[in-house]
Amino acid sequence: MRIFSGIQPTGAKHFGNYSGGFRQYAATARQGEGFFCVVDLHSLSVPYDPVEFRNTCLDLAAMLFATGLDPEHSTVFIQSHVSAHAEANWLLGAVATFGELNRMTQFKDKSAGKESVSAALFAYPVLMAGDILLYQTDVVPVGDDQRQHVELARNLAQRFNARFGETFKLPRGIYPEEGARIMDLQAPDRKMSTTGGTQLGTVYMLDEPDEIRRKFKSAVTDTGREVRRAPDKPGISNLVEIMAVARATSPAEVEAQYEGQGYGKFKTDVGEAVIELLAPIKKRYLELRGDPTGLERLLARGAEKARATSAPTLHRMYDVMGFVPRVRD
Ligand code: AQP
Repeated sequence: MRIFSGIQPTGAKHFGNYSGGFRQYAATARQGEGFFCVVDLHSLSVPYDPVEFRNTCLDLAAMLFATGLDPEHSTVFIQSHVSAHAEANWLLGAVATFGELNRMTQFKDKSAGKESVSAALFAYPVLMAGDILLYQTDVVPVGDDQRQHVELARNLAQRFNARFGETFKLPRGIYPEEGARIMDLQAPDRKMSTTGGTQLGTVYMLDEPDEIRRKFKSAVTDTGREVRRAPDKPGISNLVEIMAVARATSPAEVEAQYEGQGYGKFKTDVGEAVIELLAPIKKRYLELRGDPTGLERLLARGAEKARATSAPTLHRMYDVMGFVPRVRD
């Protein structure tokens, strides 16, 4: 089974990224041949700092290994090191329509109220489709917020295959049973997010333990006392999911364990469980980050494998689309 997923090097990564992203990558990678990509080209879709960019990309690569990807088993690389991604993006632009891109809810959310919106933000789901399709991917482990983009990748693959001839495998998104959409601790009606979240409601992977305690202590809860998931209890429901992810158990088990115990102790315990989960990850991350040459070597090896794996699909795309073949002199 071929697995592909990408993650953006935009700012510090948070517990939502762990739950919908990192955690799933490590779990799925064991079931097949995994390709995991720091999608640096995607980051150009929102304003970013070129001085910081290089570091942010390496930080994220280190976090992918620290959260459990084994470089001996999975291919981890930087998107811009494999030029097939930029090329596939342009070629797939032939079958993507303005109308469908305009329907992407993430574009609507991220562009709302902005005076200037980059063309890259609008077109980025096409780049993402190419990322996935280039590897003849079977499954794409992602969080719930990427559902629409994975669906678009499938639609573009189908349209391309129908118009030019069988080229792509149809990928399938896989979403975690719990923790597919971790919400902001201060505003549980919106997802925990790098750009759209509150500072106090976003738990970062590298937060200090005291910072994590403070964030969980001040997490918004709901009326009542019972620790259980319910539509009218978005704050507690979110904390139950976070606890289930942190302790690698089920939300039902969390509810059973905290029956009749009230919110106070529960909030403290969720904070401690998250601290316990993140401590060894942070230790491993700092080791990897302390050896930039070693990290860059792993990424170079990943890029080489990714180039070799994606090349046949890219060539097939050019071929079936009728381009003049390149002749070596
Ligand atoms: N709140 C979330 N709950 C569960 N999964 C989430 N993901 C993101 N937020 C949540 C999943 O994390 C993976 C990487 O996402 P990304 O590359 O979009 O990273 P990001 O830009 O840091 O994610 P944000 O914070 O969601 O970004 P913005 O600020 O763009 O809104 C994906 O699998 C995603 O589903």
